[in-house]
Amino acid sequence: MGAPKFFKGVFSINKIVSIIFIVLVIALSGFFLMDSNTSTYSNSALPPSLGEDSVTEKKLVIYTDAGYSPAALRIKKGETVIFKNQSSRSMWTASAIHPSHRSYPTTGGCLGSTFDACKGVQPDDSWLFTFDVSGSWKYHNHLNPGDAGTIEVK
Ligand SMILES: [Cu+2]
Repeated sequence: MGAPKFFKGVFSINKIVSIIFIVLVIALSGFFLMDSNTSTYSNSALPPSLGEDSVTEKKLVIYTDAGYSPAALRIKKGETVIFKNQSSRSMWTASAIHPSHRSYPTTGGCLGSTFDACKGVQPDDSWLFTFDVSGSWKYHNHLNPGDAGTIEVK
């Protein structure tokens, strides 16, 4: 007689309903916690991968047989531009004005300024330059001066 009474006490309808309710609440809160964790993860994971890499700090100019592309590139002060040679000839990127290369106002380099690759960069190779001076800087391929472009540094 003691066992049925105990059974009835533990598994009354009210208790079953409240147990189901508690299980549902735990399951639902678990689902929402997972969901918010997932969105927090993706929110914190995306911006650094966008920010640290090529998008804000390094810009790309591609040199082909048709010339530099984009011909005009706008960057922020302190950013580095990658000049990638995808043409069939050598690419000697240097500041205007050919042949003195003195437009970019930093002394040094091999002719008139530090904005000067000082050599022909072979096809499939790249040359990088960091622009620390604001202004509109024209440049050209010293080995084929008709190919020119502009870097606008803000
Ligand atoms: Cu030149």
